Amino acid sequence: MNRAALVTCGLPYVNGPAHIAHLRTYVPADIFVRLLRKLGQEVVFICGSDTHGTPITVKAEAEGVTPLEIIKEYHKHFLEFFPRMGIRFTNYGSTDHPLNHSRTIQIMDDLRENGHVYANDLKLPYCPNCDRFLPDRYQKGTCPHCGASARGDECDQGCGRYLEPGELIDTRCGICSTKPEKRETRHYFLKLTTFEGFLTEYLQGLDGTEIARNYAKKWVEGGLKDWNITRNLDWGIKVPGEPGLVYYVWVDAPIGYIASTEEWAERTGGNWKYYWKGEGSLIHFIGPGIIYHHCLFWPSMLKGAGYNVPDAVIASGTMKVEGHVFSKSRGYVIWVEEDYLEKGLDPDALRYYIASYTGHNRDLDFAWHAYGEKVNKELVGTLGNFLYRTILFAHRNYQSVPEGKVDPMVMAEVENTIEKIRDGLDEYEFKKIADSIIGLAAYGNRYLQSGEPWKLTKTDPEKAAETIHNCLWLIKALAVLMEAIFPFKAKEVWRQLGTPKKDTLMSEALMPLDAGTPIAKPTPIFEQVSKETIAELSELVSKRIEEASG
Ligand code: B3M
Ligand code: ZN
Repeated sequence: MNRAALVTCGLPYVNGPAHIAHLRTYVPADIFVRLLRKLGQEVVFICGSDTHGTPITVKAEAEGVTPLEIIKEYHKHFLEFFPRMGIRFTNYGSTDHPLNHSRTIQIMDDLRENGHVYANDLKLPYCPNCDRFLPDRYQKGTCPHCGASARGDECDQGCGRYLEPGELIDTRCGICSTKPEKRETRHYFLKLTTFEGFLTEYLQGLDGTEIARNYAKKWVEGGLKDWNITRNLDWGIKVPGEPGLVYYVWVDAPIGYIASTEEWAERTGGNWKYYWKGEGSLIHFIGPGIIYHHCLFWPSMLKGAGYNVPDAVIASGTMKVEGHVFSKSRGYVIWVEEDYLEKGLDPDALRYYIASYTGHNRDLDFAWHAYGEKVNKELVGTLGNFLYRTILFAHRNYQSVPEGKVDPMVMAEVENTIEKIRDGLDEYEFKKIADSIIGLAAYGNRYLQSGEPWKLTKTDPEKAAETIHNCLWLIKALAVLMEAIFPFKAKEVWRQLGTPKKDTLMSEALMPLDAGTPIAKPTPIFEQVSKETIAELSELVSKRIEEASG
């Protein structure tokens, strides 16, 4: 894991504000990147706005504005939102950036030249009433695989399968419900079928979470079809020489990872080719719905055009809200800015909830009562309690860090925690990382409790000072280790220790403490969430669900 790494997160469609399911990708990825850097690895962390495709045009039409207005509004939203959650990209780009237009044209030309792309005339649904073709989300109908209601690009309410244009049955216009006629139109295809051998071998060695690998293998085993890479739309990256035709959003969106790296390179003099054509390693964090695109389409495109292929795809399990599958339309959603940050709630506590709730492969349920319990028990009761009690005791009795030697048992405990964090990183298990940090604080509480320094200040002042020295040393280690999950709170812990720092290396956790550093009166690092607040917040979700169903 020592080659410099490029880490990406799935690009949010900029057709609405950030919600809790977004965080399921961005928070673990940010934790991962912060920890790699702590271990001394060089990382470029890339994301950007996904600005094309029918998710954008449908939204723009519904609001009576242009796609450009929509993407401007929400691009700005995401740009400002991520830092508020402590998520720090090296570059946050946009798929509408000129660099993405030119990179997409370039890659598609290369694929064509290498014989991987061909044209074919198709008969596709056309709405005579709206006077247009019905790509993707402009079309509703029935999934040919499972019979559920679905839209043109995806069986979004049933089996979740990716759907090719023309596959949906009993189609209707998604806007006016007219039964469409079929019209002939020229499209382009990527010969996915010729990549079958490559993909089978590639998936064998692909690192990341098991769900990514396993789903992708199953699809390849089930047989692949060539992939339609164009759409009858005006909005998007225009196919040269083909009026009314743009590249499918799933062509230019992942290429946006490259373009965003190029933006970074242009801005800082960095070397984007090192990651995309050279020695660097390539790691994608994604949600569970887009494994197909990242493990089949994307590596084939990259391979066919002569670029590096991803080393790891880290797909998460699904997101739930109050026990139900996340759904904006059904009201099972938490809007992170409106429902959380603007209520004055702590971004680090939400990062912790997401990291610690469950394994990265599993379903993560966001429920307000569980949130309240976690914050009050684990953050206030265990971590915050240890920090506050120790620092307050040090302030009252010594006003500074007392002299002392680090107890080998305490040292071993920190070493052990670092080991668990490394394991968590290797296994992409962020819960292991979060739990080990709380575990270290719990150990600190036991150490303080059994040392009883409050009884010893008169009878054995040296022993009392030694105990507090050890507890403060543990807090320094915690400040280092906490930073990946709790970037805001870690800063506050360093401040309370009298040594403001950030972006420390992991090795700093094992360094000695400076005796004599002044310790001011602390304030509690984490705040209790009241039953009333939790009730109010739960009520808000219930109302939203009710309104959505009525
Ligand atoms: N914009 C969002 C999604 O389908 C989509 C991701 C693109 S990643 C290249 O989850
Ligand atoms: Zn289906």
